[in-house]
Amino acid sequence: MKEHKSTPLPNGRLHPRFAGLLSFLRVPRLQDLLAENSPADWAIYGAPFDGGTTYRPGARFGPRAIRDASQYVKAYHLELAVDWAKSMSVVDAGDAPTAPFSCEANAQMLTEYARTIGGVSTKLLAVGGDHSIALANMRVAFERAGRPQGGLAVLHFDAHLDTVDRVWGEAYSHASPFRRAIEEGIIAPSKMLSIGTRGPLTMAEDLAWCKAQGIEVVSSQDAINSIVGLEAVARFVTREAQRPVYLSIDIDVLDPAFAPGTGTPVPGGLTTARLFEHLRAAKGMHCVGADVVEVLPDRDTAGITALAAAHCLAEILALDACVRNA
Ligand SMILES: [Mn+2]
Repeated sequence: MKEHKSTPLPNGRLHPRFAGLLSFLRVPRLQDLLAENSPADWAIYGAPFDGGTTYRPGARFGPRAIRDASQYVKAYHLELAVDWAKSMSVVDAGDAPTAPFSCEANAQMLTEYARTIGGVSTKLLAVGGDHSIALANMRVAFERAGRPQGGLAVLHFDAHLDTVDRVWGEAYSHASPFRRAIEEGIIAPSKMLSIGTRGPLTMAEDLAWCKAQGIEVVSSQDAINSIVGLEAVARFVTREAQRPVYLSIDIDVLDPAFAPGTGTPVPGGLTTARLFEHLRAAKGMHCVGADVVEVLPDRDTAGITALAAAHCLAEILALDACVRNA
C-alpha cells in the first residue's frame, strides 16, 4: 500500500457545493495547506490575462468562471477508477499577477510568480487566460522537471497550431507560445503531438512549418471520425514513457456547440466526450505540468465552456493520480 498525501475536500453531502468561498475544485488555498500535505503535489493557479488575444478578448475572466463552474466537479474518477483527492495534495494558489498591456512582460511576470508556488516537486496547473500564458508555465515545468535534455514532450489539444512566429510584428501572443518554447529549448518539437487541428488556416505554410519541426498533427476530422487520434495518444504515451510531458488544453479544441465561450472559435471540433476519451487514453504518461486556457465567459452559453474546462482540471489530476497509484 503506497503512502500518499491527500487533499482535504469539504464533504459535499454536509457542505453544499453552492455555498462558501470559491477555490478550484474546492481544494484548500495554498496558505491553508496542512503541514503533512506540504509541499503540494499540484498547485492550480489562475492566469487572468488576455493581452495576447488576436481576435476576441475576454479570457481574463476565465479563471473566475472556471473556479465557479468547478464546484460541482467531484474527486472520484469513475472511468479511471481513481480518487485524485485521496492520491495527492492539490491546492489553489490564487491568481498570478499580470501585466495587462504587455504580453512579453506578462510572460516574465507569470514565470517569476510560478517559480514561487509550492516546492520544486509541486506541479503547476495554469488556468487561463489566453494561450500565451502557457509559455511561463512550460518554462517552470521544464525547470522543475530538472531541465531534461532536449526539452519536455508535449501533448496539445487545440483547434490551432499556436506556432506562429509573429502577429502584427509581435513575437509574444496566444498564437505563438509553442514557437517561443521551441526556441527556448524547453519543449521538443519532435516529441510534440497536437490533436484537434482544423482549417481554415491562414496559410498552408503554417502547417508545413510544424511538420518540418517533427510535430505530429492529428486533424480534428481524424480525431472525431477514426481511431487515429486515440492511437496517436497511445503511441505517444509508450514512446515518451521516460520523458516528462507537458499537457496543454485549449478549450477551442471543442466544437463551438460544446464550447461557445472562447475567443477564436472554429466549427468542426470535438465533442466534450471525445476530448475526454483522448485524455483518458493518455493514462500512464509522466505529466509534469499543464494548462487549460481560452475560456471566454462573456460568450459562454449556460456556462458550458467553463464547466468543460473545470472537468478538464479534474481529468488532468486523475491522470496523474493513476501514475502515483501504479
Ligand atoms: Mn491555442
